[in-house]
Amino acid sequence: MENHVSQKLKTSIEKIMEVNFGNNIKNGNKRQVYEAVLTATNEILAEKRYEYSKKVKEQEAKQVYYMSMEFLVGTSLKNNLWNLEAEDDIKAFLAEYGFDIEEFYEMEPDAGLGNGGLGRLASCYMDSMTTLSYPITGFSIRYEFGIFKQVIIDGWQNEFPDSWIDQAGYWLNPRADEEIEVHFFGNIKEHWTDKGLTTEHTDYVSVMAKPYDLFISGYDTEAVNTLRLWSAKSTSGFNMDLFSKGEYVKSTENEAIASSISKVLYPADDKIEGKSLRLKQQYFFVSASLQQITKEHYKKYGTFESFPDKAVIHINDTHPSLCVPELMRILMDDYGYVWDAAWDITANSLAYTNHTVMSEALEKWPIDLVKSHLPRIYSIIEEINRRFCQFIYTNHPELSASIDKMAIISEGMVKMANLCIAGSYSVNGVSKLHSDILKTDTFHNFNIVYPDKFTNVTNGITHRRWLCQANPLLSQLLTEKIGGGFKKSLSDIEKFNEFYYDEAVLSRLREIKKENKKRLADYIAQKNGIEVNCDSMFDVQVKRLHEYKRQLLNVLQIIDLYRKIKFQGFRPLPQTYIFAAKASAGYFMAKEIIRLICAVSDMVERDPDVRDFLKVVFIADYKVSLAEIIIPAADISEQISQAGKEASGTGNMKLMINGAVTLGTMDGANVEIYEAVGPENIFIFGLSTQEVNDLYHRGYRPEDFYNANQSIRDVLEFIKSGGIGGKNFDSLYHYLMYSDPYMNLADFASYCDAHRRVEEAYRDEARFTQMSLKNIANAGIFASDRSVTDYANHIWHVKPVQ
Ligand code: GPQ
Repeated sequence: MENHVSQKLKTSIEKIMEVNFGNNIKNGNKRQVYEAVLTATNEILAEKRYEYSKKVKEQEAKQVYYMSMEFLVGTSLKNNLWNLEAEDDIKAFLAEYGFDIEEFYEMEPDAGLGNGGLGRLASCYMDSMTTLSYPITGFSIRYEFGIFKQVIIDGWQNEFPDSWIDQAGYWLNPRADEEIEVHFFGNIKEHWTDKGLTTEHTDYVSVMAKPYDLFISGYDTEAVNTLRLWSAKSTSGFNMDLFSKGEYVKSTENEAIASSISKVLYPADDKIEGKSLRLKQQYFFVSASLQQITKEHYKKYGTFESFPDKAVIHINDTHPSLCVPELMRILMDDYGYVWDAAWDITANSLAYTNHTVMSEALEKWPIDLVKSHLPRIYSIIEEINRRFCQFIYTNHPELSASIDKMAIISEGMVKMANLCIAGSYSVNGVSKLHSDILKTDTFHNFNIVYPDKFTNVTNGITHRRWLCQANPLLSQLLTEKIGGGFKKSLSDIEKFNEFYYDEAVLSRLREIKKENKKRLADYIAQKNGIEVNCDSMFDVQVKRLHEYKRQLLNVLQIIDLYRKIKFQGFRPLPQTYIFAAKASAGYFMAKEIIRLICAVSDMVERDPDVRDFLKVVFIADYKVSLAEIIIPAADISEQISQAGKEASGTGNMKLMINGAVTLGTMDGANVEIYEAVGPENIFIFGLSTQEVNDLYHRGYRPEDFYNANQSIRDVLEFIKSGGIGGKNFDSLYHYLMYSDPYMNLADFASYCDAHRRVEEAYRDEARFTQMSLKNIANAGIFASDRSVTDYANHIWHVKPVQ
């Protein structure tokens, strides 16, 4: 039976074809019908949104405002049709006119408004909150260019701009009626009024923030939420005087400076970018969002006493940390609150998630930069800092010696994590291990001062995208065996454990994996020109390229394997190593590692002695839509970061739920995967966090491992001697021999040994499929539905609006 939404969609598609193109579907071209389908789907969401937001208002429900510099949305058409349960109907409808919906899916570019895990997590949370009918609004920037397109030329990563709006702008609903002005630079003046000492921000430069709303659909729900993306433009258009004088370029300069704020996403992941433009981006979206939120609240309630009961503002990592002083500024300067009252409201409305312990990613800004760009904000931060330090001296004299580390302003810098901790009522990490490290190590002193603030919410993923849509065959099998309830409530997937001994199910699982491998093999053949063997074991490492994630360790093992096949007659199980990763544009070492992977791929491919056993493929331009093809095809999930460094990981969860078995260190959420599947269904290797720390403190010397291990020596000397296709990798050789900050060499032996265990397990087809089944069936706790429920109940204190 066709649902009512499908019926509406069809009528609307027909109508749009007429009105927009003076055409009909039968005679329409692909581009026209594509546009009609997206526009019609957006309209349905807009209507649902209207109804839902009415209810939220009527019930005066508490709302979540999720502030994030990144939302890695990916594509939306398939997700929206699937969520509306209209996918099959629309597919059939289009097919009647000779259109293949898959081609439309391929036409839609990813909205790549994020770098990696942090941004994708934000999008998964929007999906889950909506599916569970919680009111949430996401706030970010409408980057004209998302994460760059990666093109590999001769092994070297090149970046090209990603302009996505032309083809995906149908989802962006402009709201010119809600533009907001944001102020930069200028001076501050203090003067006495009848309200006491007041501060005025003068001579500022204004930038207009124009909102675009992207509607977020949920599955089996009345709710539709919005992701509000701000676009920057100048307040005054262009300079008519200069234009009249023929100074055309100069006349548009102001507009160019303003719009540069929302021009492009910074492509650095897990690393700070201390640039003026980045600070402007942060303040721009924070200020526009908070001005809007407070304005709406005040209009409704006429006071901010109730603000913490009606709103919670979530700070996704420190990138939106200026929420703390900006909310203070608005309450004091715009609404006349005195400091203490404003602080009470602010510190009870903000919650902060930390996503990394890597020191180079803990944001800090030079005082001068903040002071010149945001003088009023800086003066507020100074006062927050003064009071905070005073508080520590008075209440925790034992921490006086640590004040430099804890202060919000010290060593010439403004420390954003410290600001977030002082200004939020909740601070959480993103896996059990990570949250423990925050308490015992990174923010140890803060945990003494505010023991109740620190908590954990383990990350999760939306299985609707990552399982149901990306792996329809597996989703179908699950539906047959355990019913469709898991789509709404992933804890149901646990019932799949019952089929552990069911030969028919195990064999279906193998067939499904094979089909998914074929789909990926086709993609690889087309893009890389490499034929991969779908009977070989697919070993997958897909994620951002970062030293701490140790793609290099993976390559070292592959080179060792290559040498053993080539020179020692070793005959391993046929295996295909699949890599995909973007490196941040200025990150030399990361780009060298990509070059090494590509060189090893070439070397293996050219070698008739080896290529039947071993393939290495680097797939360019990793992004959400590509992940949806790679992940369901994986047999092995490589999660091999140095213990203590990966806050959580979420790719590990996506791979697990698609039946890949993890080969990993005891890091991030791998620890919880281990607990969920049991030691016999995962391959663990390497130093623990404690062992890493001990070795570090004893003094790590990579040469010791080099000297003690013949394979390491062989591999490193092979690299140095130009063994990899005659190419020069001296930089990597020296890096490993004399620095190796993430201890690749220390874990090498244990990693190689784990690989042999993997092979052995994979040879036993029945046993390996059982391992795979255990991973699928025990992935329930990694649903982002579970994560957001944790946030809703324990941090945000919000309820669904039905
Ligand atoms: N993460 Cl700080 C990012 O993707 N970008 C960042 O800038 C920071 C963290 C990741 C982190 O590395 C992963 O371990 C997490 O799983 C992910 O955030 C989501 O929490």
